[in-house]
Amino acid sequence: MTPRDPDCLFCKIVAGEIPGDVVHETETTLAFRDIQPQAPTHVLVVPKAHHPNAVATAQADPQLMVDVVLAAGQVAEQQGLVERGYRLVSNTGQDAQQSVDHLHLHVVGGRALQWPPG
Ligand code: IU
Repeated sequence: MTPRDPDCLFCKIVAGEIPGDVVHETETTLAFRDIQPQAPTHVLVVPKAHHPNAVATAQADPQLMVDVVLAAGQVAEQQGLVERGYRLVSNTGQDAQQSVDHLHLHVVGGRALQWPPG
């Protein structure tokens, strides 16, 4: 059975209990637009199963982490980001300002991005 946290916002979006602007779906992943986009394209790719962050996902289910990265690549392609490039970001923990403890890869692009991040 797919691990799920009943209090998790992204688990609720995966379950269809809260609406999300879904742009891509696979058997194991869901991708939806960020409600506070930081660039012309800002999509979050999540595993349908609840895992708190990228490392925890890779430890618990390595193939699932691969699925999430491959889905992010498909989103980048679908959104027309591949030619000029894009950023994949996964914030982990307090100092990185992770606000939802369910792994999400931010797919950010559509403009020239700054480096380093804040
Ligand atoms: P973070 O890496 O945990 O900080 O990213 C969480 C993202 O989830 C952040 O960019 C929010 O804008 C986004 N988000 C969302 O898309 N939908 C929501 O209902 C909520 C947060 I709450």
